[in-house]
Amino acid sequence: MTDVEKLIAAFNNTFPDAPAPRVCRAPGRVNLIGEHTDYNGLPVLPMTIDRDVAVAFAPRPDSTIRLRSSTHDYPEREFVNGPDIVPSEGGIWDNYCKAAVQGLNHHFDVSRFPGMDMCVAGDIPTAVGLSSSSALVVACALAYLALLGKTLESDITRLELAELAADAERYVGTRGGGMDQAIILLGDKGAACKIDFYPLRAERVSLPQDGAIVICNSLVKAAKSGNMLHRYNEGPLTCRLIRAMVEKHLQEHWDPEIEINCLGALWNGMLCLTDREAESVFEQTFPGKTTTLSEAGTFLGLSPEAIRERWLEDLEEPKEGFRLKARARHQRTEYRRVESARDMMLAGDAAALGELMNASHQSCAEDYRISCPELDTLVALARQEGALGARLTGAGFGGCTVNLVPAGEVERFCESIEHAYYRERLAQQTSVPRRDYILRAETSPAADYI
Ligand code: NG1
Repeated sequence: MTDVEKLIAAFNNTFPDAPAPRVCRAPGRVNLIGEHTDYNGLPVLPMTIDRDVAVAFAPRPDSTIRLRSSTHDYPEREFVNGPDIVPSEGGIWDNYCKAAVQGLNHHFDVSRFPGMDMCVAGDIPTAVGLSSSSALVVACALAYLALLGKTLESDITRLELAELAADAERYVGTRGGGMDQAIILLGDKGAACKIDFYPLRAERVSLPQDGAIVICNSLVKAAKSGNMLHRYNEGPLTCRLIRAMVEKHLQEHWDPEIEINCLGALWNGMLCLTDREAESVFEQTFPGKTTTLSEAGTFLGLSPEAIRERWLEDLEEPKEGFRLKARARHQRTEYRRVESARDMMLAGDAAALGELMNASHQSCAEDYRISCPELDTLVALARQEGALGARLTGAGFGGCTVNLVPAGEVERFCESIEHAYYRERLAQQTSVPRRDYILRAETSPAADYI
């Protein structure tokens, strides 16, 4: 966790003429189960971790927002606050601050745009699926909220701020759901949370006492910019097409009045489908392994161009067509696994939770295709070394695995994985500090002011 005294000293050094700063922090998160489901309004089960982003901030007399990294790891940035803040190029870190400021400006209908000096520190490994970017958005949002003279809870609730931050972060181009911002603002020390959407709500669920969470970094960076952003967005964009086709199927075969605003509405809305019913709807809607754009067009009575414009944006069509059937299956089975995981956690059944995590990895790898060889290797090693459950966590394509390890075995587990996975790989990557690649994660309090 960030050393606040050091952060304040860095702030004072960087901005010697600024008033005394206030400080806020936001933790990272690890998702235990429920991957790529949040953007369909389906539940997820993440927990906060004991790594965070902290921001020291103080008002300025003008409208400039100056952003500095306490350790100079990121370039100095500044921008003028105003009604329409233009995003910086993809991958530049001030976008996360701009996203938060713009989101709150719109929410509170701000007409006088204050400026601030901000110094940022943090210890969440970046671009590995532990939500360093959402933690930065939330920390910046808390700072700017205070600058506007607004108070968390009385002027905006945590639930509202979580929804606002999730919307705001789409400013950087991701089409993500709201899991990260929700757990960062609604999580707590001592428990994971099952998070549901539409309406957003969070239920505390304790980890089984005999299980510990260990996160292993595959060392494959998965920053959501450039090609990776594209690969991540493939999930949300194809699910939009799945939603439209399933809705059409239901209208033709069940009731012409049916509308589903997201895939989650199949289970959570008026329809309340059983797993069997959902399976059969998907089977009928997607009879083939793949669906070409032209097949989807015939099914929906729309031209391929219209489909692209409405749902797929610039997503390229794979030669063999989109794998909608397998993607829909992942949504259905992952939804069931999250619900069961919550039940198993409440029952304190670590072994059953572990099995669900293993099944989730298989579905992520085979049906959703978001794994990579390094993640698969780490997962296999973890199981070999006694993890009750091991799976990729976060957006995928690299990043981390999350492992449920018998509490008494953590030291031995970490040493074995260190030996089997990292020793050779890190011989070439000496710059990675050990605590960045294998970490025993504890829960931490939600984002707040210090
Ligand atoms: P990470 O792993 O932090 O990049 C992303 C999305 C989540 C969720 C997961 C996959 C953002 C900010 N985060 O998380 O909403 O969809 O992938 O489960 O888009």
